[in-house]
Amino acid sequence: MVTAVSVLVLLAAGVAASPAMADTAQAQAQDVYEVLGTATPQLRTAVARTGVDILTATNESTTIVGSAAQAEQLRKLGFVVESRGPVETQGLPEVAPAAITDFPSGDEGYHTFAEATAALQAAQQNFPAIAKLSSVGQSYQGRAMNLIKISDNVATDENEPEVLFTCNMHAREHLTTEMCLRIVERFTTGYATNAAIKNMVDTREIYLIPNMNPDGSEYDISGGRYHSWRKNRQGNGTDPNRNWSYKWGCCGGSSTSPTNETYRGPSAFSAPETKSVSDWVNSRKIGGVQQIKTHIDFHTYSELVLWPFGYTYNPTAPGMTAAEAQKFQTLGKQMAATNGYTAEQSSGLYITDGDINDWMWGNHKILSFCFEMYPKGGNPGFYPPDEAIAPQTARNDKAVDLIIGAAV
Ligand code: LU0
Ligand code: CA
Ligand code: CA
Ligand code: CA
Ligand code: ZN
Repeated sequence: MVTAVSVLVLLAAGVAASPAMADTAQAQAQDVYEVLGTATPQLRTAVARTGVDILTATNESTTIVGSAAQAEQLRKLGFVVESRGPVETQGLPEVAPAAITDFPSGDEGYHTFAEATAALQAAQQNFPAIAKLSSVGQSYQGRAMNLIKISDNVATDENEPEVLFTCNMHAREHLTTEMCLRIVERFTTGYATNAAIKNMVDTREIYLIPNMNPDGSEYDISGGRYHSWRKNRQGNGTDPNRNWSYKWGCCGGSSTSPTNETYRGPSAFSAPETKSVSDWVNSRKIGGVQQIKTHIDFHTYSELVLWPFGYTYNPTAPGMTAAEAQKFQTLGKQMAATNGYTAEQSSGLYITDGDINDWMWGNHKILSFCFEMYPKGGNPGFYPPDEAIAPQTARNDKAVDLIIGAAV
């Protein structure tokens, strides 16, 4: 990313801002590298700790975006690191950020923030008895943190188990916004004709936050091209999935450096987006009882079903008994059997601290999963063509039904 500060520095030095700069926080050349032999979560965590941007991680290799210096650092750690060339956005002209009308050419089937908001308003308008739109607060740049509730007698807070779906916490993971919108669409338009859907809507209160990071996702599609942007838009950006308060910054699963892709922020809930969502979840604890029972936070990509804790490799820990870990595993595997994803504890990928799932479980005992959606590997990475939206969101219909059924 060409930051305001770096532009000023460049202008002061009489240098034009280079169009070859990638949209990463560091104003250095960024290449894609394949780090070979990352066979264990410990090795993948070691890669993550160098501060590179991890695109995908498997037992065979971990694909990253980083600088030549970071590649060298990894080699010094003993990894075989192969260059895969420049990131796709490099070399393209830096277009002045224009008003966003839609996704880059060919991908218009994705919803911009305005289009997503319009879809939620339409759901409320067309199904006022079962859909109610509100907001939990505002993003850093002042966009509404939209919240939609779907249930019978929607205006009344009934004594029904509550389920939460959150999407698009990471800016460039646009397929996840479409996932939330599909759930809204399916449970509203299906209500009148589909008995199973009617039953779920009548017996549960289903909440969705389709845009957890609206500033980031709008930035990511600005100027008619993609920017590979992950974080929010506060300063150099905070990684919203390292900013939750449960064991925030505890365990080397996030960075203290503002330019790092996993920057955790100066304090837990320093990001207005995580603050407002967590305040709202806290408000669902009524008479000492948390109403939300189950939760999926959708990400891309790798085709995984992940559960807490992320901060430790241990399956059990204070706040996670063997029986509870078993419950996560059983439901996680059951859901994964319906969509063909791989199910594992979150730290089986790499260590994270301050993520949403650890907080949901650690603080509220909400059965909270992370789904890493399509694709499995680096191609097409974060930017599947819009033709992938329908099949890849429908792929999770059964898992969605299972997590709703698990809210008791
Ligand atoms: O936040 C992340 O690093 C997630 C995975 C964790 C929830 C375990 N991966 S992502 O950033 O590539 N979506
Ligand atoms: Ca569109
Ligand atoms: Ca109801
Ligand atoms: Ca209720
Ligand atoms: Zn993500």
